[in-house]
Amino acid sequence: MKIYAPRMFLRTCLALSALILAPLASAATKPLKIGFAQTGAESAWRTANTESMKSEAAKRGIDLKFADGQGKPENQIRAVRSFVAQGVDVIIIAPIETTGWEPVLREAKAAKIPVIVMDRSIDVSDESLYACFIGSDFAEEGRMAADWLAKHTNGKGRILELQGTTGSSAAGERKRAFAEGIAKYPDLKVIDSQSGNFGRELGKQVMEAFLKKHGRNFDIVYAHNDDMALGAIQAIEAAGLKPGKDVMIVSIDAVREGVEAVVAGKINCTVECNPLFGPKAYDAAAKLAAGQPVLPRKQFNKDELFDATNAAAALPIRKY
Ligand code: GZL
Repeated sequence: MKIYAPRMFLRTCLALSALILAPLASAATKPLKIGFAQTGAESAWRTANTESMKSEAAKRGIDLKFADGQGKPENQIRAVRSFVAQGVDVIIIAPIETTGWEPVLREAKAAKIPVIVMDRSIDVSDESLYACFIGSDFAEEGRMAADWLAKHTNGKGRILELQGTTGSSAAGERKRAFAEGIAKYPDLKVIDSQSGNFGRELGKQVMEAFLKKHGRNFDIVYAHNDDMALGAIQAIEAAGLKPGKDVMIVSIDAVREGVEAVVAGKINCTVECNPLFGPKAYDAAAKLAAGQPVLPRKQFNKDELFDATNAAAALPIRKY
């Protein structure tokens, strides 16, 4: 009688290993499911940020659940709650405002879904409610703007400030650090400050109101982002003034149109705030999904500044 043991044995081993490896293989190839609660579409910076998050997800085969907060914190909270219900692997938030996050983050923690805070920061009493922060150092950006201004005005000038979204860490930090940066120059002071909510149209309207209220009794505009600076430029030109010459303009973001305005001499300086978070955010998400920690827990992008000395050379290689 021929013994078929080895062949039979081999077949059994193969069948068993297929049974054991199949779920592992599918787990390895199952796409990462990520819920991303974006702030909205308030600026060119945000558009570039969304594009980076969507295109990088597509490149990596990530199953991205994208929620546009439309500028309303309650929409973001609702989106995170739905991500928890969907059982995503990782949640990413770009928080419109710093407060109001604890309850829904507790729900995500209870569901064992790690949360990445990206771009703007949040104020929570329990830092374990999120796994890591990836963003920009807004205080450094405010300091860089203040230092540049002090240097280029010999520490003298009346400043009108266009603030970003009230309650956002970006606006709060840029305002605070800028004020600290000019504090040592008694003749360089903010004479008025109002929110344009990081938007171009509102930035223009606030500038129109400033022009009505202050006439020509000001020298400088400090805008928390390029979109508001570009809106203010429209109002300044409509008032028959030359932006960048009659009125010095300092801004933040360095989006393409902002750097172009520097080259055109309408914005005097814009401090970069890089929006291209996709690769970094998904590297962190992949680690968290695999149960690994992300270290350092708080990661900040490096920013540089553009003015008449370097904007033209930088423009062709800008990625946003
Ligand atoms: C900064 C980001 C800000 C940008 C604005 O990281 O949160 O929000 O400066 C954007 O342009 O609207």
